[in-house]
Amino acid sequence: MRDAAPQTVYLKDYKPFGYDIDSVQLDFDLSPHATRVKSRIAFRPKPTSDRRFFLHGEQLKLIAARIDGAPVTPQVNAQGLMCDVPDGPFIWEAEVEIDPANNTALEGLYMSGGMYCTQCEAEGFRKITYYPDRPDVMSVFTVRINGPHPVLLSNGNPVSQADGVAEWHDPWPKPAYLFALVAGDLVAHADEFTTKSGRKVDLNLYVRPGDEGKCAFGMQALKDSMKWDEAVYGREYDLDIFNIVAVDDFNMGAMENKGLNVFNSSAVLASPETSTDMNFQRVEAIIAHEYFHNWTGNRITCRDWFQLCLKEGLTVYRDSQFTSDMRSAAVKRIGDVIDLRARQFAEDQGPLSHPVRPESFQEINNFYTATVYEKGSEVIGMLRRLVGAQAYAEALDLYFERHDGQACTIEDWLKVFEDTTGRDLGQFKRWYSQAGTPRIKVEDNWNSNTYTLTFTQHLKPSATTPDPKPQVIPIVTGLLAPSGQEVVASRVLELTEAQQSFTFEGLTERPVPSVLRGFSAPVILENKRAQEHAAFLLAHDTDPFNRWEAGRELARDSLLAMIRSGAAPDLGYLDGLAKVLSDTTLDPAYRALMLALPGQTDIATALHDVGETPDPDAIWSAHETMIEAQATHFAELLPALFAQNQVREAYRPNAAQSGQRSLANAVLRLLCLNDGPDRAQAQFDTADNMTQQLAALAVLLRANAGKDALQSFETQWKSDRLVMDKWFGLQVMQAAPADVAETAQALTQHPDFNWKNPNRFRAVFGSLAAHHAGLNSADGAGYKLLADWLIKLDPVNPQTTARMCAAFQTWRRYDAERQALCATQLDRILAVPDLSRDTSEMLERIRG
Ligand code: 0A1
Ligand code: ZN
Repeated sequence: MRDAAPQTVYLKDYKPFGYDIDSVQLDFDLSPHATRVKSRIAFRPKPTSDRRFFLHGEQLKLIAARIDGAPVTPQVNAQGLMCDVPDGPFIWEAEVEIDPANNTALEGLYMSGGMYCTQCEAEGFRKITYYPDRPDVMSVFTVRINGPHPVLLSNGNPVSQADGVAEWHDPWPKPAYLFALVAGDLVAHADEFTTKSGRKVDLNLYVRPGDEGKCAFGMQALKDSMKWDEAVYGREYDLDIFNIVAVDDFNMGAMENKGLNVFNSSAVLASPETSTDMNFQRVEAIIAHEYFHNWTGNRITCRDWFQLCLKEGLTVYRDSQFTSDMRSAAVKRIGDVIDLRARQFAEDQGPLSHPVRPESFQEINNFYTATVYEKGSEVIGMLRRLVGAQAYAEALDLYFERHDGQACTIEDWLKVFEDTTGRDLGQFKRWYSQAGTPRIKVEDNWNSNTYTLTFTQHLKPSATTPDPKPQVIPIVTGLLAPSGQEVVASRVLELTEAQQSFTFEGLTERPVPSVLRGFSAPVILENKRAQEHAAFLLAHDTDPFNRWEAGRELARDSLLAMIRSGAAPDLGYLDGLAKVLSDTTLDPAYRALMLALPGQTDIATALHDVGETPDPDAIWSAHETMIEAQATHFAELLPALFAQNQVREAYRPNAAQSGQRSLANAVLRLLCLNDGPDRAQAQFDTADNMTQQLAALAVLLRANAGKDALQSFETQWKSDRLVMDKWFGLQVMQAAPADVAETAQALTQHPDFNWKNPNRFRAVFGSLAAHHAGLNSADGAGYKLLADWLIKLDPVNPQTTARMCAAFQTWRRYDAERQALCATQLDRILAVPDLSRDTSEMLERIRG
């Protein structure tokens, strides 16, 4: 049996469990501090079993255990129990007592605002009862719930519902991490959906009384997702009922429990008055994500947690396809790449770098990362690009047919593609095993009407990948004539060697290349190209992603020059951008993305990348100067742009209206610099939706003219917890660097700062972590405040604490003084007695 010291688990040590489970019966007698859980589990030894019967169990009070009806006394420790068992099949029964009201870690069975709910992924079921809590043990569950609550829910279909007792049966075998139970005084927003083969499915979105008005959008997103999965992947829903529950205290976004999705209320509740366009988009995407897990995650699950990307990478890929279909594909792609670079590239370039399929971990909760999720999705996008849409669809059909009901591996996944296409994916598999972001250099050559592009790929050796090998990299490329006309349409260049050339014949003039269109692979393009090249692509590229990328590159290079040598903002960039902004044939959402500058962390990364030490204050100032330059340079354009993008119809969170609002609100900030805050104040005063109200408040705060608005916002929204999260967060986000820590500190004194609620904690400290110049302020106040609160939160909620530690992952790139200040704080946290396994693993990796 394992001892209490943190142990590293290795992929290579995988061993199947020695028993099958024919059925599981669970009985819950709910009580806040003394919930009784009775389990009755039918075990059948496999022929290969070594008869070592170990069940996971943590923080459980064992009341009684029986095998085939006879009492037994297992050996119990902090991780679980061991017991002698018969040679043949047997019935295991146990009764345990748990304390959901004191479960602040929000893992297992816990309470949130008077309701009971569960979170079992990854290893939370072991805090509910003794069980082989591993994803490759799948069984059919029947659950009886006893409790004085009007709503009693579990997975599957309802068997019986009476006052205070409910029984549920889930016919689909599942691993324990997909178990869920909810009990409370909730109200349902009900609807229904008929699947394409005619099954009528009851849909319910359960919320706290008072939140009924925030359900309609999530419900529509669910129905859209159900329809989309039928149309695009041929996947139908497979139970008579699909329930979603909104919970205020939740560590993540949402959870795909079979037939009973549990959502962070911020990821499902939405109304025009209280939610921004971004909130609506997030709700739609997360509803889709969790729903799509029903097939990619639940019907086909993971053999072990090293295979997490099997369900997550694929499901993120599917939800991004869904969003692209529902909204604008170009805008979605650009947003995803911004996010990928900010979160995944940062992870890959620092001490937390790991492969999409890690090979070891101490705490699996620390591996729900941008690498597993977002890079995992990029890998699937590349696979689809390489084999083509048709073969991808065939491979997916085969995947569902071959592996339905199984717990699978990445090898199983790749094999269906190999069997469908006849391709050898041995080299492709390196995307799953090698950590780090490949860097690509491009050179071109023009010689008697033959144009040659030569690519070199390089992956920096790292602890997990000491000896990197070349990967297969699909580089979508098109060529433009100097006139701006496209002469070679997009094609996939398959880079497989460390260095490789591709030739284009029959051209009459030297073309301008547009490479890595649509960001066809998660790599860093290192080519130092001439500024005219980027300016040309900004004006002419037919690929919307690369056109945006060209603008971004100009902005970045100008900011870098400003930081390095005090150069003025680049007029070429500003002129090019002015043309794009006034091009009304372009989607306003796209133009808003064009106007946005690369984030300050991205600029720090760019400097660090070439061996320079980023100065957060200098980066902040360059950003401010550039925004002022935009305001001045576009002064003539802005009023009309603002007016043209006012939405006249009733608020709808669709792509068209959201795009207009995002452009108008970006312009509002610039107008405020030119003309003062009146326009923003007017928008704040008259807004009938949160997007407009919050954007105006942000502009006012930035202009130091937001005091009254802040107060009236609080008065208006003090009883709405999701809106108040915005109020807390915005003040930190909009603070000047020197005031960030003080602002955050002051907010922690506010009576509504409920730090045990992860959303509220993240509102303040997630915003601090995201404020580049504020977190990295030269006096170390940002590091210290964050450390104080992580120390406070760790014993209460290790998972959220550990996730927030990622804020420190870039600490080594700054100057010696900042490094010393940060190291002091890291060491202070590490010295805390009984630091959780989650947090100590993260900090040990970060501290190095
Ligand atoms: N599977 C969920 C993510 C998730 C993971 C862990 C959680 O609790 C610790 C909660 C949710 C998803 O991908 O949406
Ligand atoms: Zn997921």
